[in-house]
Amino acid sequence: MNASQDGKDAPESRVGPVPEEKPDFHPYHHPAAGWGAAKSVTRFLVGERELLDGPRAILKMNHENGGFDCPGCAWPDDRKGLHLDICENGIKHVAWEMTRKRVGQEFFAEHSVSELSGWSDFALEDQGRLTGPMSYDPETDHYVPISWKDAFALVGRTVRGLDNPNQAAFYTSGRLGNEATFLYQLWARELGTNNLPDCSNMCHEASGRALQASLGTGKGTCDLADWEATDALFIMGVNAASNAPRMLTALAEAYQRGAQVVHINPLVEAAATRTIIPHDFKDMALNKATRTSTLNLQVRIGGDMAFLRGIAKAVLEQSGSDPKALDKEFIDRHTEGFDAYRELCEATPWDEIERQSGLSREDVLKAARVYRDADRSIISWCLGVTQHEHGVDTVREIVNVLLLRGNLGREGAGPSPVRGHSNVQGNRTCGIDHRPSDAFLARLAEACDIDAPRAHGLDTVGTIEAMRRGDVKVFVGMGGNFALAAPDTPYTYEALRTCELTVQVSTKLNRSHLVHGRRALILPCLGRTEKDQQRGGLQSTSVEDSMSMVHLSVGMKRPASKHLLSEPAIIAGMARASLPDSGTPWEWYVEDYDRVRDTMAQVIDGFEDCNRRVRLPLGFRIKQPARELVFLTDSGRAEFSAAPLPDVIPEPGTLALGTMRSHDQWNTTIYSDNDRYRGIKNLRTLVFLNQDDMRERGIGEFDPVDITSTARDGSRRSLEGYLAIPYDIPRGCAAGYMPEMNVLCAIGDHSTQSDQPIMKHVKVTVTLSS
Ligand SMILES: Nc1nc2c(c(=O)[nH]1)N[C@H]1C(S)=C(S)[C@@H](COP(=O)(O)OP(=O)(O)OC[C@H]3O[C@@H](n4cnc5c(=O)[nH]c(N)nc54)[C@H](O)[C@@H]3O)O[C@H]1N2
Ligand SMILES: Nc1nc2c(c(=O)[nH]1)N[C@H]1C(S)=C(S)[C@@H](COP(=O)(O)OP(=O)(O)OC[C@H]3O[C@@H](n4cnc5c(=O)[nH]c(N)nc54)[C@H](O)[C@@H]3O)O[C@H]1N2
Ligand SMILES: [Mo]
Repeated sequence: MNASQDGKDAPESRVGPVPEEKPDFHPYHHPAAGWGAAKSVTRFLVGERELLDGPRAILKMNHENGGFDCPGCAWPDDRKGLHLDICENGIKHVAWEMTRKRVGQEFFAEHSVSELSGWSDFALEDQGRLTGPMSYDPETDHYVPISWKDAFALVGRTVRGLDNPNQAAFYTSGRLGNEATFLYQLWARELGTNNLPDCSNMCHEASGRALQASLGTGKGTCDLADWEATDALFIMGVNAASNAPRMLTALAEAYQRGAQVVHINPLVEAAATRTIIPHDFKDMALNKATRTSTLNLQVRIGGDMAFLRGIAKAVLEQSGSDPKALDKEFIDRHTEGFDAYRELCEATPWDEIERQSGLSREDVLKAARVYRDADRSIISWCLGVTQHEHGVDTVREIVNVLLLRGNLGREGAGPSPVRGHSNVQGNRTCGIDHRPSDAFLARLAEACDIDAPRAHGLDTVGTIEAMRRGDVKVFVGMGGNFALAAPDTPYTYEALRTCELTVQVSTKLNRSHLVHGRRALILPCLGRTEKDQQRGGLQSTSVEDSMSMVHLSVGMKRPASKHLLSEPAIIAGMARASLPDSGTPWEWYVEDYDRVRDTMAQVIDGFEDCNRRVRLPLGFRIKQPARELVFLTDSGRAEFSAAPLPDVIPEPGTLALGTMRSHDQWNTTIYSDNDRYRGIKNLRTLVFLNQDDMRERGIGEFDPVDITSTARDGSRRSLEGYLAIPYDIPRGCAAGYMPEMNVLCAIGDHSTQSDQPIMKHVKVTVTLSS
């Protein structure tokens, strides 16, 4: 295998654990969830030595009153509240945080940073929970203990020493609770910068921009009640069985109800087959599976927009003989730009739609019929749609299709993006935005008595480039694992290493602690499962799910160490040290998060009276104007877009590579080298290929191959010795795992529409390793 396997220098150290057995590939034929999941959970809890507390905590998860919000994903809690609404991957995620393993001072005394750099990412996190603040000592190349006071003073001194506040950047990973989020952005803006990059710059930036442009709101309009009422679900570009497993229940229930469930994905993922509903004990006992799909369409990578255009074209063609195919009244009353869109659809030839989508006209028409026959349709999507050059256009095309039949502002219909991190949507709501609106800044300035800076700040890619140039000198990471999650790994490493100070607020040891600035701090915080005791008593934080429901999360476990601080306390400490004369009552806010929420109620649309409403049994839903057919667009109507189809067909000899997650990982956190639903064991350094593409290149199953990407600027990046896996994937397409494959994603290759790194359409050649 390649250099990335021998475990020496970062970035070439391995990501997953060293497997004990040989790689194995046998396509998976069992239903998703069910006993396979139950077995995997048990094995995992044993490994984490959490068999005792784990199940007890899990029963506290996602409960309608009390308990903590599952940090596993942003799928909403079951409205009935009574279900054991949990999943294999949520349990793994929680147990990973609750582990009894610890990384104390002795650990850092024993291992230098250079030594740790050779460890796998799995091994780093597997050491357990961080227990106290640590500071990097360049003399010895070790992290050494530092007091919280000195740590804050170091941040304060360095930030105050900057020429201007735009030399600092404040990254957020989407787990951060709303109250900490609000304090964090307040700190940045009081300092005077909008440099607030976040993980959604890599995930749903395109969705936010598209929905804003089309509907005047950056979020989806559906909730679970809509999912329960719809006649047709279109699921695009999401691996739900692994990444939003609680969606499986919604899919199975839809199927049982007689609704149509159409999956659009180059791979037939496990969620597109059948499932055993995990909380249905009878089904579990009888091993009874329910289908979760009525139609699977394997688009080519990047082909979604052409597919959607085909649906629209078919509906428009049909409207000639069947006026009910279109909702003319809705279009006339609520939309703008229909004529231009219709002309564009008419002018797009079917053979172009077939070529660009990779689907036959017949297949597109099958889906169009489902859409035409359904009174109510929901289109849902995730990264398979967004991480493309034309992600914004594609999400706008989703809205176009919905508008044609008035699938908006009524029960069972609408756009429904599946968010990633459990509070990534709440982060945006609470001000994590490098392009904030003037209205938001004005309210913030007024309520908090600060001068909020108006110039837009840097996003994730912009921050990396600015660090690399030396323009950003202080990087603060509020959770996450920036070094590994961001594109172009070696470039990102260099950028972080150019900084004067890097600060990582984390629960576990990870790569971003080892790839650091001249000075570096690791500040360990409480996890979501843990009790957060402040002067005002036990605190709770609020979070917002994919469907705009805001509810409280209360930790119930004893903290992993008595030296941990909460995220709000850490932010307040850094803020006070860097703004000694600040009039913001930082310390007072931390005593009681209700006080933060009171200020949030003044600043954030939809948070009025939030302290009361968040304590209602299921919390509250932030109003979606578009749901009420109120469109905050320039025209005051829902806007059709009319973008030309992009050319997504790979040049001869090249393939379009999509980077994605395995079943046994949570972004950069790797649990094992297995990917159960795709039939993979003991292997992460692989590439899934179409059999004909393999044959053409003389590549056989498990043959080592070299993967070389070519960036827009012509530069090349390679991974060597990956193993080829023949897979049911359209010709011209390839797939493999993030974060390993970030090495192939050039820093300059981000979408001109959203600035999102193009992580699902990397142009590569694959050849037998020499
Ligand atoms: N257990 C677990 N849960 C998670 C995460 C995790 O890592 N582990 N991550 C969380 C985060 S932050 C996020 S953003 C979400 C991510 O959730 P997903 O979007 O499911 O993430 P990926 O693994 O990137 O999978 C992308 C899917 O898109 C498909 N795809 C690739 N290219 C295309 C394309 O061009 N068109 C279409 N239609 N499909 C395509 C792939 O086959 C795959 O099924 O999950 C969240 N939940
Ligand atoms: N090639 C490629 N790259 C991608 C993607 C892709 O599909 N392909 N997906 C992108 C996407 S969608 C995302 S969201 C990013 C993910 O980017 P990030 O959000 O930056 O990364 P994570 O792996 O989720 O972060 C894991 C770390 O978070 C810390 N952590 C866990 N819980 C807590 C907590 O409660 N508080 C704090 N402070 N820290 C905590 C732990 O230390 C852990 O090591 O990756 C992106 N990168
Ligand atoms: Mo994400």
